[in-house]
Amino acid sequence: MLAEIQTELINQLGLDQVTLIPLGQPISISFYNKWLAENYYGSMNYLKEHAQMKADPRKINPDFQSVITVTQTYFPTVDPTSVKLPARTALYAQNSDYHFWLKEKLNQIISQFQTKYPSEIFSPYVDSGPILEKDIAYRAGHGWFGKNSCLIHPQKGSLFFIAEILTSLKVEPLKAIEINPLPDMCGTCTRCMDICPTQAIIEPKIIKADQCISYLTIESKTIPPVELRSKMNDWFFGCDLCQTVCPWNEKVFRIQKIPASNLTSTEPLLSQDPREHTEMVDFFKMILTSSNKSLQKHFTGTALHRAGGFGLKRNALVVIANRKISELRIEVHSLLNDPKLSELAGWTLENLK
Ligand code: B12
Repeated sequence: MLAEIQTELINQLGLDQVTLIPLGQPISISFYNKWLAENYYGSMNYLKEHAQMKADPRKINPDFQSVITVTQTYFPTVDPTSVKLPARTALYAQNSDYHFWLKEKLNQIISQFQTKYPSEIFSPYVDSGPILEKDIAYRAGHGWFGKNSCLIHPQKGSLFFIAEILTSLKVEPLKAIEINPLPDMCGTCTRCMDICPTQAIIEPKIIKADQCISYLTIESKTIPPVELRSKMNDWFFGCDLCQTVCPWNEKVFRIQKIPASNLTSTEPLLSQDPREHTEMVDFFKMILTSSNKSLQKHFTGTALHRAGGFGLKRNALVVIANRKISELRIEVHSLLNDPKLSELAGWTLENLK
């Protein structure tokens, strides 16, 4: 991509990296297929359905020739709409839902390209499409696959989103510069594997998703297995431990003077401030006593919307048990008749004794 367009987009849209590469072949598709065959995907059946398109994005549209891949750091965020949630939530989710605002940025890039190349096709993707996003970003030199499977960049760490525009535009007219994937710089470090409370990183770069706290609190449609519940600790939505403990993010925290102790704590984050405790209790009370429909409405536009009313109540019950929030015994008790949550509510009450 012409360096001027790249710099212009980065400056205009506040993106971190923007690179145009030929669509090519994914490097890591064999690992993807092996992972599916091992049944590590839990109930995320869509990942199986995406396999053929991920192997060859031309199955989505045979005219695609190239991809503009972008990364956007999400922590520390300067987004004024940041939501301060009173329960422990993954950093990426303490913000308005990136699926919307990042796609909006892609659309702005598209409109600039479309003016210059009116007959070409440009399709934006953020997370949910059948695209092997980390593989594309890896081939564009935006990071290496860490042992936690996240893409890590030596200066930016891994707390960034990935998104892309697939296009019929050929790279050649834009005189693409030679791009090489970054070398793997994890070395002998195993901090991410060691800290994972549920041992979900079963081998370097291999996540058993149905054991990952992020899956259990966001994607799963069922209650977590009893042997994992106490290990989920006070994580209400997602988990960051395998990233915040990473030396490459620590380096970013140090440069930006961000105190990291809370970010890497494997203990419940207990606030010394009684007001914060009350806020958390009120928050969980609201979750347990609202209808699923009104919770969906309440969290529209935030990442938490993804878990739905059932998921948020489930997550609250696990945290209430693990943090022994006995003030909420009555609200937990009232879920004993809930057809999907009654067993978990019973377990929570046991833990409040
Ligand atoms: C399904 C999914 C999940 C699942 C499964 C996790 C996973 N690692 O796959 C769950 C719900 C658990 C999850 C959790 C999270 N996710 Co997620 N997730 C996805 C999604 C939709 C698909 C990923 C996928 O294809 N998984 C299938 C498996 C097989 O892939 P994989 O584990 O990455 O394995 C690859 C590598 O290990 C590699 N590999 C293995 N061995 C080797 C060897 C060599 C030599 C090489 C080169 C490669 C290689 O090959 C595999 C295939 O590419 C992508 C978006 C997208 N469309 O791509 C976002 C995505 C990966 N998630 C993202 C984020 C932010 C998260 C969380 C941090 C959120 C949170 N805080 O809770 C956690 C991180 C957990 C973790 N350690 O992975 C970002 C990652 C950004 C980054 N910097 O890497 C993505 C790209 C979304 C986005 N658009 O920004 N996620």
